[in-house]
Amino acid sequence: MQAPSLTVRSITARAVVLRLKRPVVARIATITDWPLILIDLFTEEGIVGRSYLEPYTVKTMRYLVPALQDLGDALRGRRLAPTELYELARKSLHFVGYEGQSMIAVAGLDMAAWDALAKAAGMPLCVLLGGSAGSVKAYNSNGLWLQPPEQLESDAIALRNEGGFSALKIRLGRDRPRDDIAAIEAVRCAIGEDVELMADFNQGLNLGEALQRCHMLDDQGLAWIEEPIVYDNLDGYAQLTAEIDTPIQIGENFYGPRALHTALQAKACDLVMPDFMRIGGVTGWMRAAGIAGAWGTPMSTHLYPEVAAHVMRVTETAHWLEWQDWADPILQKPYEIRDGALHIPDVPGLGLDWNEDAVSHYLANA
Ligand code: SMN
Ligand code: MG
Repeated sequence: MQAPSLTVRSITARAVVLRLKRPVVARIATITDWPLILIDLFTEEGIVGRSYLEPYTVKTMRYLVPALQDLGDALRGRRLAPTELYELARKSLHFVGYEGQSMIAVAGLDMAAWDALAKAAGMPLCVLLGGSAGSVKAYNSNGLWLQPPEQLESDAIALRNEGGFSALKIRLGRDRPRDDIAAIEAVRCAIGEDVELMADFNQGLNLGEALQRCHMLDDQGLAWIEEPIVYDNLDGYAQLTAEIDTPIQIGENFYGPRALHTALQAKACDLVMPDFMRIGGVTGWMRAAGIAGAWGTPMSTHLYPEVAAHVMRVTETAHWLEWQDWADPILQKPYEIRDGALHIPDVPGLGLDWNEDAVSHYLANA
């Protein structure tokens, strides 16, 4: 059999802004409108690779959309070999630095390139990567923001029932620590002790506060405490990890696999959860997964549930997939969530096809 060979023709990147059903209310930001950049990577052979980016703020799309188009221009005529495109794209941006927006643009390209390659091979991405299509256990991360306890109770039940979930994530960082405890108790009262509860401070505390508040939470039976302090304070994280019994989770702000390596060497966490736009798409994830595997560190995903499902099927220390349905309004066929797991459809690639009517409706100027 001949290996599929594709040639990059162009990239289009379109900005859309969706309205969140349950707005993000976190210690460091409130987000009601959710920006997405829809990426189509066209090949000379007619196959189109698709991915999206979720850059949190609508204005960021003004820089990322042209960056993606520039990458498309720079790579025109190249063979679509994702790891080679990744290296070329990274090197083309090294004068402005490898992290931040540079990495985000490369990650968007990378995920679309892997989708195209799997489509050309006629297999789901997880099969191309050496695994099999199936289910991936997930926690529901759609809600439980900094809301009053009575609202949390009804939301917790609704969130659990959205897909038979056995795990949910709550956000913490209310002004008074005891209000966080009351929020956890309200959720537990609604859904019982059998549902696992992850907790996320969204980098909202300084180290002194974090030490005090994590000690207070240490007997709450939380599955993990996520990002209590600013993401790059690895010394602070090492102290927290050493002192606190509950596992410390970080990683959504690792820019590239080397950042994961550095954090593990610094003993800055018990668990890792890279984000696809920051770790470097599928290529960055696979490299990071090798490092986490060598350390034996459980690895969860952040956002991008569709890509996440595929790579988790081949991740040595796969732990939890973070599920959000935030991109669903512009997808033709959202993935099925059932029995607390995301189910990978048996279609070539990632199966991300845009609902063009919805895209026209939500299209934004970027
Ligand atoms: C998060 C994700 C998306 C928006 C705000 C906060 C959060 C998470 O850090 O881990 O889900
Ligand atoms: Mg988080």
